[in-house]
Amino acid sequence: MELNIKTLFVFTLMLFLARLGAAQAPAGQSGVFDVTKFGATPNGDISKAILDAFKEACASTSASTIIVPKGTFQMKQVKLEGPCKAPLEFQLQGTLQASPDPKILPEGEWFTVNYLNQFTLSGTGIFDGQGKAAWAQNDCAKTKCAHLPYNLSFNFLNSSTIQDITSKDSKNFHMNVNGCNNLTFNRITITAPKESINTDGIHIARSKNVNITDSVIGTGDDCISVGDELEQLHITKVTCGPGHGISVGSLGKTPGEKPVVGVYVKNCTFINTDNGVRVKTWPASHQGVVTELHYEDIIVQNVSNPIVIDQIYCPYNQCNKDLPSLVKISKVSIKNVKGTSRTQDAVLLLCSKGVPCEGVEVGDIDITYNGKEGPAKTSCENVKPTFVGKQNPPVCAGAQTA
Ligand SMILES: *[C@@H]1O[C@H](CO)[C@@H](O)[C@H](O)[C@H]1NC(C)=O
Ligand SMILES: *[C@@H]1O[C@H](CO)[C@@H](O)[C@H](O)[C@H]1NC(C)=O
Ligand SMILES: *[C@@H]1O[C@H](CO)[C@@H](O)[C@H](O)[C@H]1NC(C)=O
Ligand SMILES: *[C@@H]1O[C@H](CO)[C@@H](O)[C@H](O)[C@H]1NC(C)=O
Ligand SMILES: *[C@@H]1O[C@H](CO)[C@@H](O)[C@H](O)[C@H]1NC(C)=O
Ligand SMILES: CC(=O)N[C@H]1CO[C@H](CO)[C@@H](O)[C@@H]1O
Repeated sequence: MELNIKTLFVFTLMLFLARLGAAQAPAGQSGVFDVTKFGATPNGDISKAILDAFKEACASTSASTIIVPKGTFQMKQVKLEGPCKAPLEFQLQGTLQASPDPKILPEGEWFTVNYLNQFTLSGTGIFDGQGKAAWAQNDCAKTKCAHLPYNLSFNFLNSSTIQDITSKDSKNFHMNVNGCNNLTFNRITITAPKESINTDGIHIARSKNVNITDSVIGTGDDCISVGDELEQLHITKVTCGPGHGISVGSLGKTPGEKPVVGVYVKNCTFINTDNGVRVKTWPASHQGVVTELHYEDIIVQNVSNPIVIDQIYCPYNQCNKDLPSLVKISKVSIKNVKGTSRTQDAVLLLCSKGVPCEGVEVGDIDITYNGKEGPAKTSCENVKPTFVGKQNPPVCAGAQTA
């Protein structure tokens, strides 16, 4: 760095502002709200203590921190709702346990945070959804999927951060993100067994500028799933597995869905997952737009279908596969994907016959399969990718063209 007058000036100004900030902060511990001071005890329900602490913290005109200290606490249901007067941090050091009974929250979420600006969820604590009993009841193949509570729900947050926490065994989606702008997930851990139904790690929709970095997600459904009306999602250095991969969609099922624009998956690793990166849209669908998807520097280990565009996504055969999806997919790049596939189908680009994929670029691919049926292969429909670098297996060789 060149140390000139200008940088010196900026530096001095920053020092001055930092001191000014420190001088205005309240003295001592006044910004810290420990829930045990609000009547939380390890064996009782901690919900009211959290809400009481939040009420005071939210009214504070300077930054405040709510602390749940080490230890295990029961929590029935909590909703933190802003707006608040100043930045607020919720620091979880201990474990919060949900009631194992799935009927305890017939509607709604377990832990919800709404309408906050500069909110931070931090700490190395655990949200334990105790979902085992609920998963057993959720047989989506036989009946409709049950409406079980999400684990953590973040709605209408601006400039906020979720970091270091663990979410374990949610009854349904672990984390749901809706209506947020400028939200970062850093170093989080999500775990649930491979058998748990519909326990998506993080589901994000109707949001802008969301980043997920340095995190580990293992679950029974998608590690990360993306719903409609989403702009600029960066997923970097995430390890996914077990689970169904990182998915855009499923889309097209409901009318009026807004575009998904800008999903970047970089330096991610998939281990023993059903899919790696995937886009899924329903056949016989409503219109939609998915554009600017960029997948780069991806490692797959023992992944059933490492790269998937599936525009005839129809689980449990609940749809008419003869009518095309009307979700338009364009500007997709898939570069530097390496590793091993658990089935022969390493690359599936099955685009819609109604609205073929456009602007698909495939870069270096090196995915191997060691089964007696033969080497890894690819299937392509209604897509004409451009190629850079080398592809193993050869992508769309002899493909049917649109
Ligand atoms: C978040 O930002 C939006 C758009 O700028 C604004 O309308 C909204 O009031 C903000 N929400 C909070 C809780 O600050
Ligand atoms: C995004 O959020 C971070 C963390 O709160 C904040 O530092 C940054 O200024 C925000 N950026 C914008 C563009 O709002
Ligand atoms: C998310 O990551 C991208 C790319 O690294 C960066 O440009 C953007 O500012 C980040 N956004 C937030 C909200 O941190
Ligand atoms: C991302 O992956 C590429 C290729 O494996 C590697 O060269 C690069 O250092 C990685 N970047 C980060 C930030 O981990
Ligand atoms: C590959 O994945 C399957 C399914 O998750 C698992 O049963 C198998 O043990 C894995 N193989 C290896 C070598 O990890
Ligand atoms: C936020 C959320 O949905 N958490 C779930 C985490 O798991 C507990 C148990 O399901 C559920 O009650 C919570 O709803």
